[in-house]
Amino acid sequence: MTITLYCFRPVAGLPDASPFVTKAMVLLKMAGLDYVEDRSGFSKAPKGKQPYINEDGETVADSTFIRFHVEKKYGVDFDAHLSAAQKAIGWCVEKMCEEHLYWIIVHTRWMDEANFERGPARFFSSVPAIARPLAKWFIRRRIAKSLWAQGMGRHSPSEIDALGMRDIEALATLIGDKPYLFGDAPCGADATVFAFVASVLSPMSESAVRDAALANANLVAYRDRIVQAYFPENAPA
Ligand SMILES: N[C@@H](CCC(=O)N[C@@H](CS)C(=O)NCC(=O)O)C(=O)O
Repeated sequence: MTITLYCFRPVAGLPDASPFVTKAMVLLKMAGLDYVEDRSGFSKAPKGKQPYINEDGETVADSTFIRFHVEKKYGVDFDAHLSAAQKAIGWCVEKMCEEHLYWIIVHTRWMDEANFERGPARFFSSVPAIARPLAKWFIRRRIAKSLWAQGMGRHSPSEIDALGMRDIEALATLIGDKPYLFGDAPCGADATVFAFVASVLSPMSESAVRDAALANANLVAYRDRIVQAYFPENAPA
C-alpha cells in the first residue's frame, strides 16, 4: 500500500508552505505510515485545495478527512489517552487554528507587501518572467476576495493583529509548561496546532502576531519539540 500525499513544497524551514499539508504529514507520521510526496497534483485536487491523498486508487481530500481515513482504515486513535473533555477542547482548538488563525496567516503572508515579496512571491518562480506580474496580481486578487468573503479581509491590519494575538495567547496558555497540548504525549490536535504555530513563527512573514508568538518561549519550544520528533532533518544542528 502506498500513500501519496499531494502537497505544495517546503518553504523557509516549514515542511510545507501549507499548514494543512503540514498537519497531514504529522498525522501520517504519528500513525507510523509511510507516504510519498507529490508536488504536481494541485490542478487535479478534487476540492481545489491541498492536501489530498491517494491510496491504492482511493482519493481522500481535506486534512480532517485524511485523519478520519487513517483512523478508520488503520484503527489509529490519535486521542486514545485523552478524556472526553480534552477531545472536545482539542477539536475547538483545531478549528480555531484552521478557521480563524489560518485567515490571519493568509492576510499577513499575501496582503502585506514586504511579506509577500519575502514569501509567496517566490512561489511564482516557475511562471515565465513575462507572465509573472499578471499571475501574481491575479492570485493575490483571488485571495483578497476569499479574505473578504470569509470576513477577515474586512478588518484593518491592526484589528487582524489583535485577533491573531488572542489566538496566540490562547494557544500559549493551553500548552502551558506541558510538552504537548494535553500532557506528555501528542494527540491529533497537536498536529494542527504545531502546523499553525510553525507557520506563524516562520521568518517568512513578519507581524505583531509573530512577535507575540516569539515572546512565548513555551510556544517556540513546542514548535522545536515537534520538529525534532517528526522532521529531525529540519531541526537546527
Ligand atoms: N479544509 C482544508 C483546507 C485546505 C486549504 O485551505 N488548503 C489551501 C492551502 S493552505 C489551498 O490549497 N488553497 C488553494 C486555493 O484555495 O486555491 C483542509 O483541512 O485540508
